[in-house]
Amino acid sequence: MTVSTHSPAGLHSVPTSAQTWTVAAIAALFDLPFNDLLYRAQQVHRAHFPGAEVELATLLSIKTGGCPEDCGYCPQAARYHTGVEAEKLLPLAQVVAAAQAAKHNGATRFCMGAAWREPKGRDIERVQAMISAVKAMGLETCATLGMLSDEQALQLKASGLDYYNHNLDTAPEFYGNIVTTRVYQDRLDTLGHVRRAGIKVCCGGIVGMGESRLQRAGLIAQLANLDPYPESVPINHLVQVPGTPLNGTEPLDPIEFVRTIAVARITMPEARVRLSAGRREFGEAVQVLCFLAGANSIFYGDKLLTTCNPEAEADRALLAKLGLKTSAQDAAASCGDCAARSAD
Ligand code: SAM
Ligand code: DTB
Ligand code: SF4
Repeated sequence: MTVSTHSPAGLHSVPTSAQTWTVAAIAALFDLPFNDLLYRAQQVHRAHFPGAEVELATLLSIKTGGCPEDCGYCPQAARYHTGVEAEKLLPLAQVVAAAQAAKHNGATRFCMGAAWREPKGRDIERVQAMISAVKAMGLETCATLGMLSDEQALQLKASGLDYYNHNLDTAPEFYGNIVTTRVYQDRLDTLGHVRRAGIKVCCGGIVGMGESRLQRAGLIAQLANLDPYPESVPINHLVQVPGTPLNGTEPLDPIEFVRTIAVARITMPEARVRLSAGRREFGEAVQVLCFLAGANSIFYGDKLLTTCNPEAEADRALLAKLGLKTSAQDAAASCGDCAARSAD
């Protein structure tokens, strides 16, 4: 189905339901006057998430640094001198303690990240133990470990993995400017293995890497046209790290970042759109616009993988100021309902 949207910029025909999105249709959304775009994103958001609660996902770097890949944004690539030291895979007890702290602080999802091109056999077994332990605490589990084979995806599923994060990062035609040690199809292949194993897909990208608006539209088209589109869509703003090739890139105008969130919301109506890396640099006002544009998930905790995130305390204060409920409050409320019903 397509609808026409009148705007001072002219008549736009843009699709509104699950279907193939052309890059041109997505670029037309990006080109809408800002208020029209936000209004549309709000309509889609409220139709699909009437409670409007924000999901809190906490990240832990379970294997930091020393990565053989050359992703131009990444402080963990061994070849760049960023001050990030290579470490071994964390012991299980340390991961369990971090997950307990995350749960105590109100997170409902725990995401374990490893600076690998791909995991080796022994790595998978150790990560499987982490996943089972975190799952047993009642948290949703997510992992991001690099490329996976079909079999590795099945192993992770068997240990209780709910989500696998594997980002497409940018438009296919810009990918080679950012990474040369793998190709776009490698990413798509892993996403296929994850989907076939029955694990939910968390897949997004990074903006502010010097790409054009059309290329941002190209990234969103890739994500929205995955069949089905990802359950979680992290939209990262490049965190510039001295020593990485992308350090010094002209930062993206924050309004353009908000537009990207809105376009992700409209094209992937039921996805959790996660306002991801870069939040700290944006400050409160831009984050508020992102929530208005349909973001309904954040990384929650003082650290992302190696860089800083807003402090948890500040996030709680911001959400409270906005009257936004969190996923943990929602879960607690529904437990309360059950208890009340069973007492009747
Ligand atoms: N090594 C695995 C991989 O590349 O899939 C998993 C970890 S990797 C650090 C996870 C994601 O973090 C990347 O795909 C990228 O989207 C994001 N990321 C890494 N460095 C970033 C930065 N400086 N700014 C924003 N996002 C970043
Ligand atoms: C995602 O899309 N963003 C997160 C998570 N998935 C793994 C990672 C952001 C990393 C930012 C740079 C760092 O802290 O090293
Ligand atoms: Fe390695 Fe992942 Fe960083 Fe690329 S993004 S250098 S694969 S840790």
